[in-house]
Order: sequence, then structure tokens, then C-alpha cells
Amino acid sequence: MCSEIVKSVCPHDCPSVCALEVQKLSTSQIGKVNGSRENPFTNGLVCGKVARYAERLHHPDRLLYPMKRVGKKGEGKFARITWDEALDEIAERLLTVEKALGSEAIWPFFYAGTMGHVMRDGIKRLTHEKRYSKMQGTYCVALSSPGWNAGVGTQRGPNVLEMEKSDVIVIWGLNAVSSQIHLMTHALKGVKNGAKLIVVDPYKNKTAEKAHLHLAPRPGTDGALACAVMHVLFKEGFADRDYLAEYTDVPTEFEEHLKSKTPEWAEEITGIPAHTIEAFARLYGSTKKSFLRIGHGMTRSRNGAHNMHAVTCLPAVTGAWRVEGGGALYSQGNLASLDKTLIEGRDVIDESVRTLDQSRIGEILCGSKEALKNGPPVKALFIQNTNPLSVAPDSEAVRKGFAREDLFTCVHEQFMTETAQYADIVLPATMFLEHDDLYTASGHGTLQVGKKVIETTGECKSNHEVLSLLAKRLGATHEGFEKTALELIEETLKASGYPTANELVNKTGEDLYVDFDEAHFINGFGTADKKFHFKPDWSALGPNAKDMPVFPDHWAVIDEKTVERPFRLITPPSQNFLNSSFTETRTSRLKERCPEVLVNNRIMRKLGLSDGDLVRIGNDRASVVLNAVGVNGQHEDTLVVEGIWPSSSFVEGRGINSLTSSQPGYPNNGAVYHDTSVWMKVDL
Ligand SMILES: Nc1nc2c(c(=O)[nH]1)N[C@H]1C(S)=C(S)[C@@H](COP(=O)(O)OP(=O)(O)OC[C@H]3O[C@@H](n4cnc5c(=O)[nH]c(N)nc54)[C@H](O)[C@@H]3O)O[C@H]1N2
Ligand SMILES: Nc1nc2c(c(=O)[nH]1)N[C@H]1C(S)=C(S)[C@@H](COP(=O)(O)OP(=O)(O)OC[C@H]3O[C@@H](n4cnc5c(=O)[nH]c(N)nc54)[C@H](O)[C@@H]3O)O[C@H]1N2
Ligand SMILES: [Mo]
Repeated sequence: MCSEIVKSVCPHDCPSVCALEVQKLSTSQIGKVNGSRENPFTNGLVCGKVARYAERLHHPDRLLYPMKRVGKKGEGKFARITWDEALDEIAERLLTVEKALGSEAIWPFFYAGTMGHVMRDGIKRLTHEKRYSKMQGTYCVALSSPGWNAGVGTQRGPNVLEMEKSDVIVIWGLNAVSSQIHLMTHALKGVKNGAKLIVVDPYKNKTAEKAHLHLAPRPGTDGALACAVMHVLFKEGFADRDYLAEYTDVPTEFEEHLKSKTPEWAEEITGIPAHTIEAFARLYGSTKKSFLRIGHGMTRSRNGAHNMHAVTCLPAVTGAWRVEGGGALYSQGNLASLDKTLIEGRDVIDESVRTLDQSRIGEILCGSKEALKNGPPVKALFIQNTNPLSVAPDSEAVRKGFAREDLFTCVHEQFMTETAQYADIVLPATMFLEHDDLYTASGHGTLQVGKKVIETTGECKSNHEVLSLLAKRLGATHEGFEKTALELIEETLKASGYPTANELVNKTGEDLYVDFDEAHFINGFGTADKKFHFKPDWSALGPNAKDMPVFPDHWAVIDEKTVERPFRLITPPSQNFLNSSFTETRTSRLKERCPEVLVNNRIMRKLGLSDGDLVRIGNDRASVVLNAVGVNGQHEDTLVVEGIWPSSSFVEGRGINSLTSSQPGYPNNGAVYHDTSVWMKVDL
């Protein structure tokens, strides 16, 4: 048995996109996976889930061959068929739908099971070439990105390695210990050098446990908190007036607007004591070396984009952008500039074809005319890289839609997920070590290539191979379908002016970081007038901006608690799952135990609950039964359920997203996973 160390890249949907070193035990087997030391962000570290990737790659439950449904929809009964039989049947069904109702009745549906550009986005080429319905990806960044762009104008910022030099580090709405361990290690280097760590999060998550100061706002009230902090910054002389005059749009109007946004006003809304808000503002304002890392978590509310913008205003008030170790980061996403014409078929996009909102898949499949944009019903789904039955909001509607007898569903997957169980045809997919791909990251600025390391397991095929084989049968002739994945990578790199795939592998990626002045917007921001905008043009950032407040504020459009539903529920990621991935691995499941709702200890006592007692939480959509666990550090009216467990792990078989709403956030849609009012019952 040989044992060599081979370079690769983690494909999972995570800001870290780690440079990896994989122990290759044979042509078909891997051992341990480590983070590479050659990438300074990864710095030799990898999360526990990926360190034990052999458990996922060599899992006995992996899908190994194509299958056809033989039982009822959702029952999970399938029979093995050949690839030719599977592809012929899929093509025939899609062509029949196309002939009867037009190409828009077919909806290719995907997300970021792998973040590789070829395997994730190739499905867009088939969509465009065949003029199938397009998809707006709204699970994840549809709220956070416009929120950030509103003020800053482009997605980049200081390298988080600068945190080593910061005096104050603020992690706002991001559970770094669980969802981005590398960020945490860089933050802790700053702490070791004397920085104060502040965490703003509705519950005492693992990151907040490490903080000098934890502020717990009620979910969806960050706009109020940010305004009150800035009120104090202006009032107590922490505002950098020279910076404001040179770099921002309407500083005087903004200061005037903030006069009524007192800490007492914000206490009422956020539940954070006014004196704590003042303490935070003084700490933040006392130095320009304040590094603010803002996560997606705080934006998964109806007002999430608005709140994100409010938070991004802080460093513009103090002028923290000016110095090393200061400023803010949401994503380095705009550092890479890839020409994706070939991968995505951008040359054949037809603007007249409708785009459907991914997060409204339940409404769409259940026939909502508005969600269908008054077009034909969806009669066929072709799915890669996502598990909507678990991860999309309003999962009871999603389930009802998938159960439709007149809907044809093909799911290309690595495991028999709850979505795959509803498929008519299931196809087995390769994992990242079994194919080639190209990767960029949001958490750092390195462009990477991961090449195939081991032979394909069973009869698995990569997303690109399946798309190419289907394209032939469907009459799609785009040149992208004629090339191998590696050819697509090489040609994309060349068209974008980057080194070749082999060069990228050899040097563990290409560093795309810009210089200090660009990273800190010393030459101006990414907006048209190069200024930071306190007063953004929201209508340029999405179609639903009509009622958005002009300046940062508390925008009361959230699903506020009521007498009937006195709690606010958030559903953030767990450490050992990645969205719904890894719920199939034994170690991750053992570590996460079972679905749990975190409840303030005073409420536990009031209701006579002990840890592990079953409770029912619900609203008008559904109710779920799970174990209650008492905690401190969150408001009495906040409930927290970590992790996207499969529905079958819950006592009554309904998962957490049966409670979340598919109402789109503002101004550009986006799922509102942390914006749900619920009741809780002890008497089941
Ligand atoms: N282990 C693990 N890692 C992951 C993932 C995973 O599932 N598991 N998911 C990956 C994906 S797809 C993504 S997009 C990233 C997401 O990573 P992040 O950017 O970290 O965002 P979330 O993890 O969604 O949310 C993080 C925190 O936001 C908090 N939060 C919720 N509502 C509010 C609010 O109203 N205000 C404030 N201030 N905070 C709030 C939650 O309590 C939680 O602690 O992580 C990636 N990494
Ligand atoms: N309640 C609640 N719901 C959430 C969230 C939350 O915080 N709370 N977070 C949301 C966020 S941020 C996101 S990004 C979404 C993520 O939702 P999804 O994109 O659905 O993420 P995963 O659950 O990881 O599912 C990806 C699926 O892709 C499969 N896969 C991986 N690689 C490949 C491949 O190469 N080919 C094929 N064909 N399949 C592959 C995996 O096996 C897995 O089943 O979930 C969202 N849902
Ligand atoms: Mo995400």
C-alpha cells in the first residue's frame, strides 16, 4: 500500500475553502486530510468534519449507480438501472414536457454542494442553452450581499491576517468557531496580542464564549444596535470628521438622523442595556485599529440587508478603514475576476426567460401564480448540489410539491438525501477527490485548483459528465459540453488571465489580494462616486426596495413575537454538519447528538423543564418536537435550534425548516431563516 500526500481543495460551502493535503493510501482510498501550511489563511488547520473525510468518501451508504423509483414518491424504494437507461428516460421526460408546455416548465435546480466553479455552475449552461427557467440563488447571500454593497459598493476588504495587529475585533452575526474556524484562529492571534474580542450574536454560541464582551440583540434588531453605537460615536467625539468629509456621502445629514437613536431607544428594541451599548461604542471608538468581521447570520431576516448596511457604517464613522488592523470584511468574493462564459454559457442567455426564486420552491411547486411569475407550472426538476427538502424554507410546502404525481424529478446526489427520496430517477455523483475543479473563496483571496486524486467510486459521474451526456440527448450543442472539466478550467483560467491549472496546483493557488490602499479603500470605495454611502440607493440593489428606510434604523418588518407566538426562533449552523451535508456521517451525528432547542434557563424553570425534556415549538405553518436544553446568555424570548437535521431525526418527522417562512427578504429576496415567531408547548 502506497501512502503519499496529495494537494487538494475543500469544495464545501464555507468561506474558508481550505487548501488541503490529502493522504492517498491507494488509487481508490484516502486516509487523513490536513489543512495546508502553504496557504497562510488555512495555515495547517482543517475543521474536524473534513479531517475525517474518509468517513464521508468511503461511506457504505454512498450512491453507487443510477436508480429508478419503484415505490411511491418519497417512500425511498428504488431499483438499479444502467446509465443509458437513466439518461434516456430523463431526456425523454424533459423533451415531452418541453413539447407540451414550453422549455420554461423545466427548472434546473442547484446550489453549492460543491463550490467548484465547473461542477457547481455548469448546470447554468444547460439552463441557458435550453432556455429552461433560470434560478435566483437566494438561500445564502441574497440579503447579505446587497446589504454590504449598499454602502461599500464592492466585495473585498482587509486580509483577516491583519487581525494580529488590531486593538478591537468585532465578530458580528457569525459563529466563527463553528462555521469558519480559520477566522477564529486569526482573531485569537489578535487577542493574544492584546486585542479585545467583541461578539454580537443573539445567543452565547461557541464564538461568544471566547469573547471579552458578548452583546446579545434580539434577532433582527442589529440596525437599532448599530445606530445607537454610532449615536454615541458622534456624541462622544469618536467620529473622524476629516474622514467623513472626504470619504462618505452625507455625513451631516446622517449625524442629524442619528440624534434620536439613543442607547435607551435601542435598549427597548434590542434588549441590550443602554450602558452596555455605550461600553461597546467607547471600546470601538477608542481606536482606529478595529476589525469588524460581519457574517451572513445576522442578515437572514426580512430586514437583513438593511441591518447589514447599518453595521457597515461603523468603520466609516470612526475612519477605521485608514489603518492596518482596521476596517471591515464581509467577503473577498470580488477579488477574483473569472470569465465564466464557457462554464455558464453566458453567451446564450435569453433575458426573456423567467427567473424563479430558489427559496420559494415550495410555493412554486404548489402552483403559486405569483411565485411562478404567471408562467407555466414547473413540470420537471433536474437537481444537483442541493437538498431542498431539508434546507429550503417552508418545507411542508416543499414536500407537498415534490409529492406531486405530475412532476418529474431527477436528483444527482452523493447520498440518498430526503430530496433524493422524492426523485423519479436518482444519479450517483462523484466527490471532489474524484474530479477536477477550480475554486475561489469568500473568506480569503486565493484562487485554487483541485485535481482528481483517486479513482471514481462505483459508477459515479461528475456533474459536468452528466450534463454533457444529457446535453447530447437534449440537442444542446454549446461547446462547453464538448470539453472535459480540466479543459474548461484551463480555458477559463486563460480567458481570465490567470496561470494554468498545473501552476496553480504546484504553488498552492494564486494570491489575488490587492494592495493596502485598495483593500482599505484609501483610493475610494467601490461605489460610482467612490464614497461610502450612508444613504444608499436601495432601488438599484433589488426590485423590492420601495418601503426601505432611507437611513439605517430599526426597520420593523420582521415576524415579531405576538401573544400567541411569544418566542423568536433562529436556526444557525451546527459545528459538525455543513448545512445538511455530514448528517450522514456517524461521527458528526454522535457529536451533535439530536435536534435540540436552546431555551433561556429562566424560561426552563418557569415551565418546569429539565434538560432533555421534549417540547413542541410551532406556528401557523407547522410544529416540531425536539429536546429542550437550558442555557444562559440569550433573551427569554429567543429560541435557538442549531443545525439542519434530516426531518427523520425529529420525533414526528418534520424538520426545522417546516417552521421558517418562504417570504422573501428586501430588497432582492433571500431566505429569512432566523426570522420566525413561534409558540412553545410543554404538554405535547
Ligand atoms: N460547521 C459549519 N460550517 C459552515 C456551515 C455549517 O452549516 N456548518 N455553513 C456554511 C455556510 S453555507 C455559510 S453561508 C456560512 C455561514 O456562516 P456565518 O456567516 O457565520 O452565518 P451563519 O452561520 O448563518 O450565522 C452565524 C450566527 O449568526 C447569528 N444570528 C442569527 N440571527 C442574528 C441576528 O439577527 N443578529 C445577529 N447579530 N446575529 C444573528 C446566529 O446566532 C449564529 O451564531 O458558514 C459555512 N460554514
Ligand atoms: N434553517 C436553516 N436553513 C438553512 C440555513 C440556515 O442557517 N438555517 N442555511 C442556508 C444556507 S446559508 C445555505 S448555503 C443552504 C445550503 O443548502 P444546500 O446547498 O442544499 O447544502 P447542503 O445541505 O450541504 O447540500 C448540498 C448537497 O449537495 C450534495 N453534493 C455535494 N457535492 C456534490 C457534487 O459534486 N455533485 C452533486 N450532484 N451533489 C453534490 C451533497 O451531498 C448535499 O446533499 O442551506 C440553507 N438552509
Ligand atoms: Mo450558505
